Amino acid sequence: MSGYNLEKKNIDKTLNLKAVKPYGDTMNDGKVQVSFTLPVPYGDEAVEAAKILMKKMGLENPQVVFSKELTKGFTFFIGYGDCIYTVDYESIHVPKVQVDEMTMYEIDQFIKEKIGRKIVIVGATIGSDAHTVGLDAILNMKGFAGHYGLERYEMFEVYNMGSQVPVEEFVKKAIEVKADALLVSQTVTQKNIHIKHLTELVELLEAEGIRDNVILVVGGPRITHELAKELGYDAGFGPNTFAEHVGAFVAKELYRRMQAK
Ligand code: B12
Repeated sequence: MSGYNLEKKNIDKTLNLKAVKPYGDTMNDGKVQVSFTLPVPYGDEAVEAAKILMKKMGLENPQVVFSKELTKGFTFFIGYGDCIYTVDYESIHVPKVQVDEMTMYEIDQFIKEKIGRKIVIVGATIGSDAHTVGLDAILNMKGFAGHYGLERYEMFEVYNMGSQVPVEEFVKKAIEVKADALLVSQTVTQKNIHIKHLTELVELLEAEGIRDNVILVVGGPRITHELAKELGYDAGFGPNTFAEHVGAFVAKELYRRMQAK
């Protein structure tokens, strides 16, 4: 059992990590807050509909504490209820990218010593996705939340192509600059558009015969390492990623591949 679990158990003897429930006021009370919109007119019937729905979601004692007409025929709700379900926390295993904690200086030093040249990176938000903030957080000189982006590193040569880059252009650039790693960002997941974009890229890299020549990384707010692997990527990074996580992964992975040759 991890230190975290031991500490928690000592605080509250009623905590059962095999059957964890949401917590509001007292342990195991199951209290949750939900918010949602129904396409029905504002009024008592709307509130009743929301409560019935909350019961069906597994919330006992459903209460609607706020409701408001958004526009004609649409009502927004905030509700509370007691969740009847539990989760076995101890059985959970989340696949994650294995990265060593390294600083920018340690990563640069590692690349100098072990790779002996700059690592070339091409990054883009591909397809129709217009979101750039996440990609820039990883790549831009000034970085994000006090963490410099990869452009700031001495040993990375970075080409940031921006957003809405067609996969053909992205792959063309990768070939032109002899990229070691491709960093793709995807934010919009409506109608699984990210899956389409990400699959198109892998297929094109395979068709060009260069899939195995590059380290292929995807990131975004709804990207998991598990999904990335399923789609044929080497790694997937989600929220709270910083440049040093990606930098360390790419540097170590490139070194591993060089040694395997
Ligand atoms: C800013 C923003 C915009 C801006 C984008 C400006 C820009 N230059 O990027 C504008 C106004 C253009 C915009 C447009 C749209 N948006 Co918008 N937008 C947002 C917003 C408010 C913030 C996103 C953001 O910048 N986050 C901050 C960054 C730092 O976080 P991040 O992206 O998660 O990045 C981190 C990690 O994910 C990871 N990461 C990200 N990329 C990468 C890449 C690599 C390689 C790695 C390693 C890591 C990594 O590292 C980053 C740092 O830790 C979100 C809502 C929200 N609060 O999140 C909606 C949101 C993303 N947008 C949304 C939508 C729907 C749209 C539109 C489709 C709206 C419309 N109907 O027109 C359009 C999209 C148009 C298009 N063709 O893509 C939805 C997406 C829903 C979904 N599940 O698909 C959201 C969630 C809003 C919502 N609640 O509905 N948007």
